[in-house]
Amino acid sequence: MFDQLRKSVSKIIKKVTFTDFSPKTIDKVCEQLKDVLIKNEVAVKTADDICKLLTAELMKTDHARFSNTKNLILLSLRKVVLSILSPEQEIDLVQMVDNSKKKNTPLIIAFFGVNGVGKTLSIAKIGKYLQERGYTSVFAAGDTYRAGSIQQIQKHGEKLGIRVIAQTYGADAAAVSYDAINHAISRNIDVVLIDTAGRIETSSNLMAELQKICKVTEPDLKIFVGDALTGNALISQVKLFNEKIGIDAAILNKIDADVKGGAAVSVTHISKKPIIFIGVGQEYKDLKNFIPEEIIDNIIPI
Ligand SMILES: Nc1nc2c(ncn2[C@@H]2O[C@H](COP(=O)(O)OP(=O)(O)OP(=O)(O)O)[C@@H](O)[C@H]2O)c(=O)[nH]1
Ligand SMILES: [Mg+2]
Repeated sequence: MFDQLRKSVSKIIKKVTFTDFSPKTIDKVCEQLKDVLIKNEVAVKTADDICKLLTAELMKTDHARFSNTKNLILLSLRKVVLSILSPEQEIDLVQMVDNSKKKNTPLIIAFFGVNGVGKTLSIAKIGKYLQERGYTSVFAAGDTYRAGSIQQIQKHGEKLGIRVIAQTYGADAAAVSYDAINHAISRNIDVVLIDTAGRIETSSNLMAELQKICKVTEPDLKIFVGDALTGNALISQVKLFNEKIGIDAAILNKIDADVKGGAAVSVTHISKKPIIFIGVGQEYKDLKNFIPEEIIDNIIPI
């Protein structure tokens, strides 16, 4: 995972030969690091902040205790990137479902993102994830736009034994979602997972449709779904969806493909929202919790 970013960062640290920690030498390392981060698709603002925090960290360290400069930079960088990857507030999905159950109401989760990022597959994966933990769910076929989308989610539902509430193509996605919520309430189902259509991010029609779904269904969780292969464009998508709809969390898919890794580093920093899962393949089991420490170990191993 994130081979390219890891190799580039490690190259810079290997090159460190100085033993003094003058602002000048720290600046030099930070400049090189910033270049490498940006080349590996870390957002410019995130790369900037990493370097600023690293400078501050190195300046305040008691250098007398360290004979190994490389090691000091490595440890400081790990600490800084960990703070960048850590959201202001964590989200525990299972805890959220439990809380809703106590209130006798289904947890409503809506998934958003541009086309092809893995929204529908993520819904199926989460349906299975919940099933394995003893929770029931229903899918709302809220993508009434793309040809084949309803059959696609129905197929997942059949495989998993999860009910799919659907209407026809062109139907009002908010109405379909509303039906699914009513179904969940009447059958005592724990979670409603709402699929939505993806179009290109500049489509104002799409944003209006998504805003309507949110207005009608009042989701407890609005999840932005992104494709790690998108690279830099992912950051503008996160910003746009956050601005137009207000996201609570993100899922980052296709981490199994050979991604540079920078985008994954930037998503939380830019949106201030946690990445709750990463998609690491096309099977239902290929869903992993996002653990910042694991990402750090991949990018900046000790
Ligand atoms: N390798 C890999 N492929 C994935 C992952 N997540 C989704 N895919 C694939 O990406 C393609 C698109 O997935 P969908 O779930 O249909 O994406 P979507 O966002 O619902 O797409 P639209 O409905 O067209 O907006 C499918 O071929 C998925 O199998 C992942 O984590 N890894
Ligand atoms: Mg879809």
